[in-house]
Amino acid sequence: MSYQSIVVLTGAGISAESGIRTFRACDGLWEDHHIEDVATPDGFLRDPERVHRFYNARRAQLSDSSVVPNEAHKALARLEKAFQGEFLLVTQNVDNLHERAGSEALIHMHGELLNVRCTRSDYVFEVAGPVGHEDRCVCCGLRGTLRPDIVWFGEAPKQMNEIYRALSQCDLFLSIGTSGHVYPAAGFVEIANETGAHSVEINLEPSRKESHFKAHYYGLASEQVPAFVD
Ligand code: BV8
Repeated sequence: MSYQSIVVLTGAGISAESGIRTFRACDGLWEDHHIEDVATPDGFLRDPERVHRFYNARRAQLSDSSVVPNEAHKALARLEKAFQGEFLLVTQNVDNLHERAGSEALIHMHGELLNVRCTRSDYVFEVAGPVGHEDRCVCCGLRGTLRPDIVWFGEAPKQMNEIYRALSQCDLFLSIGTSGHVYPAAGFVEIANETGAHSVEINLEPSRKESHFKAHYYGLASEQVPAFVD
């Protein structure tokens, strides 16, 4: 079948083989951090330095030479370049591996590790190294105004109008490496199904939303995604 419009959703599982920790595995990030302490606005208000440390450690991992896009990231970049129709890649991930693999039509719905935001002006700017609560903001020169430009629990994900529009027009919805725990991303498959799209799950194991998908391919993303794309 030839498709006219593809939406791809990725989660932490697509970056696992690049050495980036997922969230809900036995060695996941949520095993040694409480979500409410490091991924909520209240957690940031309570202890901003703890939150900055959590994201500084994950940001530092991105500059580790061993952390590079894997075959799954590269296959999605190939798909985008070869596909003649509408293509959108929506990622829940905050790493930069999709960009580094060559993906361009990309939305980071949960934000990006390499960006920080001024809480006074909402000005967003790139950082490479660690950020602290006492750092001066480049836009207002004040201390204590910087936060990771990450979407925390209870906050609105980014560019949702664009995402909903793409979902309402797609005829192929491909979900890769996500456990289907977190909304609104976990609900995208239902929207795609209502649109009449063919919905495909590629994951290490069945996700929470497994029954909503019309096709399933289980195994390592670095193997399953190239096999599906090529
Ligand atoms: C929102 C920060 C409204 C970034 C994250 C009560 C109060 C308030 C809100 C809620 C509430 N109840 C429910 C909600 C909604 C809430 C939510 O869903 N809570 C859950 C826990 C019940 N959601 C929100 O608050 C969201 N905002 O709803 O605002 C709104 C809605 C619409 C429009 C406007 C406004 C905000 C959610 C974002 C939260 N931020 N993180 C960061 O620190 O990274 S979420 C966090 O989970 C990450 O972003 C991550 O991407 C995301 C999802 O996790 P996964 O990517 O799926 O990772 P996981 O480890 O779980 O799974 C990995 C999968 O990969 C596994 O299945 C594994 O088998 C597989 N895998 C592993 N290795 C491989 C592999 N697959 C293939 N190959 C491999 N090698």
